[in-house]
Amino acid sequence: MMTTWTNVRHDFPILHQQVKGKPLVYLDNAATAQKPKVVIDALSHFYERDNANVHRGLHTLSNRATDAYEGARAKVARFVNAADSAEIIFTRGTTESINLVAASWGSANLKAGDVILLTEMEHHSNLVPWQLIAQRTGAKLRYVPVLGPNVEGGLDLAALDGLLTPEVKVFAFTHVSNSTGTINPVAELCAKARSHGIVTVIDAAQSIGHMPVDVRAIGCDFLAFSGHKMAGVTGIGALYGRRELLDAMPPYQGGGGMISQVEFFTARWKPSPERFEAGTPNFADAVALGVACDYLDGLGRDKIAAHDHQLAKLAYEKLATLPGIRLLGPGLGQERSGLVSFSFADVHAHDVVTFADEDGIALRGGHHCNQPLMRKLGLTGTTRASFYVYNTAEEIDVLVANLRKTLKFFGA
Ligand code: C6P
Repeated sequence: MMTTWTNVRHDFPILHQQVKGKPLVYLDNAATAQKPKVVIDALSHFYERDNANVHRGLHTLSNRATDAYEGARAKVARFVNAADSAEIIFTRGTTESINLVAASWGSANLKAGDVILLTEMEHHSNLVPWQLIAQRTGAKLRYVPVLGPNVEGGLDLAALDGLLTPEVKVFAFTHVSNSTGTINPVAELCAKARSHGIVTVIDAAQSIGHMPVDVRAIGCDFLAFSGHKMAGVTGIGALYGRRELLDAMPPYQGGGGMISQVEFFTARWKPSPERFEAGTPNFADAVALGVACDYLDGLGRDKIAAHDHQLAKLAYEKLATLPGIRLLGPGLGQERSGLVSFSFADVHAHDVVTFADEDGIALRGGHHCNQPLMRKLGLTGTTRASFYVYNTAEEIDVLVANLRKTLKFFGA
């Protein structure tokens, strides 16, 4: 299915409404993206026609549901270019995927004295799970610093070689920062880690729906993402893991569907992916995720990346003209993902967001689950505008006009 950029807004029913008497300008896509009608319809179609539990029944509906669920797994595998569908584990999203790796791979492979390498720009989802496993195993956390008072320099890559010491067993980092818009050189980071025998985990929450993501070209061991940020529905996401690593990992949770045999005192597990999908899986949302993959491929992920970048660049240029603004992340001329994060010395981010809502504009204000980074930057939070396929240059003008009004109101 091909959708052109001129009619793409028609694909998203939610956009066609007024908020507080103004046309909705939805610029909170990094928190969750809106869903095209084909995805919404796929979900109701599944419930209206095919719904039955998967992998359990011998009847027609169960077989149909199982085929749809495993078909969705194959689509997600193709979407990230995994070598094999068994390398895709369905989870609730990025957070659960990272918790799975930290708990399962971590409990089997980490011991006191080992080091878990993270970066200073990690979301709490790629930080707290590692803190938990560090506490359980005695491993230590280490961080790659960010560069510049506004993280305009990205990660300190010059420091990386010195940080990759023999104690480092795993390096977990984000592909795209949800607070700064930085795009990290993931293939380069993985190559460096691999040359030291270090396992890599990528948080792809903010990249998966916005640019091509090819796990084999990147060369990562694990990659975590959420469906709801890539035109899919909430409650579903995935973990990609290299088969060899997955098959050597213990289960994350126990229950139905993940066992090959159970005795009163022992049990044996199935291989991946079933080993990591205990209980009734979220098959209906997985089917809708497969349709979201098709939808984004129909638009073209290169085109989506270019579109997002152009909007973010335009927004950055226009926002930079506002008095007293502090913009985070890459400067003009540098690569940037489809979001812009900023603060004003004299107006709190929550006020900025509340005033924007009066004009029908949805923004996010706060620490964006990046408290350690915000603290390092001397901020309590920022205001963030994040873009997706349906956003337009005109919407950026509406945003900038609204921000001017807010600054005037506060006398800033
Ligand atoms: N960031 C934001 O507004 P979940 O909640 O599991 O779908 O995704 C967690 C997550 C992990 N990593 C990064 C880089 C993220 O941006 C997010 C979610 C949202 O920025 C909600 S805090």
